Amino acid sequence: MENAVVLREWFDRVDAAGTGNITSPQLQSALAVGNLDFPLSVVQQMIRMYDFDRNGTMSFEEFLALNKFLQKVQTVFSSLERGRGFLSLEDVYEALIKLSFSLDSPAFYTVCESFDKSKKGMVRLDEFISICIFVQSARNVFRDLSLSKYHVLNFTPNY
Ligand SMILES: [Ca+2]
Repeated sequence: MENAVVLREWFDRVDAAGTGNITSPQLQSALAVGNLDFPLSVVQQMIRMYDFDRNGTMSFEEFLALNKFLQKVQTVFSSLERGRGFLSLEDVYEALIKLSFSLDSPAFYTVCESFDKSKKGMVRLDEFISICIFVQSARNVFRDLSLSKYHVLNFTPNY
């Protein structure tokens, strides 16, 4: 478990102006310092996943939730990369199951292909994180859609 003080220091360094919130370009460059290169669209999705107050930026509390998610993803990545620095597609499949993100095979390969920049079946940590964020966000959208549908129809599923 990461030390809350260390996380606070990191957050305050990124939020250099002391606004209490981190924007997506700020988060993008902060992650790049740690050798994690994400397109801005992925960073925006990352913020959106835990943007509890929906203001488009990341407060410290929201950052703690995101950090927890990233730690979980990195732990699974480390347990499967076996010193190579990347995961094979089979490893990614296993990793997603470990994270309880199960996809059927066609969807899985489509998602992997779109995030595997080298197209060599070698998925680096930042690519793996992008895949997890994509799958997690897709699941949230699906959940929100079904919730609103049930709400509109005033229907409660009986399970
Ligand atoms: Ca926010």
